[in-house]
Amino acid sequence: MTGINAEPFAFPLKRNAIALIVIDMQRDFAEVGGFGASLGNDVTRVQSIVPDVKRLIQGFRDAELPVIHTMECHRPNLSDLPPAKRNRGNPPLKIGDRGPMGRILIAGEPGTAIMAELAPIDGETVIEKPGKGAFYATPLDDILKERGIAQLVFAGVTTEVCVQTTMREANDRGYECLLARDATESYFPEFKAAAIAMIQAQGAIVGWIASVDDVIQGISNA
Ligand code: C5J
Repeated sequence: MTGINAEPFAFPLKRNAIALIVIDMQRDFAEVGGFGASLGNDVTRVQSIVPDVKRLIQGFRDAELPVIHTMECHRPNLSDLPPAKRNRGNPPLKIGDRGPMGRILIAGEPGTAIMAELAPIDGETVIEKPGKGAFYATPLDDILKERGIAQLVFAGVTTEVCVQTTMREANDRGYECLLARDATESYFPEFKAAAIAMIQAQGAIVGWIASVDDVIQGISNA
């Protein structure tokens, strides 16, 4: 069987129906002065996965498989930002406030951009999302269905927030989901470990877990 070596058992790869989704690898989550740092987090944890995310993206590009990027961001007039989200955590720099990299998590601002090392190339889809999940208030499901995508490999940040939320949304919509363990990170190592355990528990109740190397090997051999 064509597959990817994974936990809790081999992922049943469908070569013509798989895409990579890279969640929110934005400067605002990875750099001092951004949203993640404003909430008191150690952003070096996000920076540490950049080489593995880059390798995974390159693996999909080399295999001529789709790469989709997401960005958590809001409109400049904040019309898609509920007060409950803006005020949560009461950080010194809230979403929409002006920081050293421009307005926090606002579409088009320098800090909201995807990190230069992982920037999308021509032809790759970029989904701007106002929520934690990438299906909420976005055209993602329609885009995937139009392209015949039924399986999703996930990378990005943070494991237990936007990555896990999107995996759960995808799982409920019938996509088979796999998380690349070394291409995702949390500001809290224990939350990453717990999210990974939850995802693959009970016979992959949310999805599968695999290393970047195993994903690349699987898609290049298929
Ligand atoms: C968060 C995200 N953690 N991309 N966003 O606020 O996980």
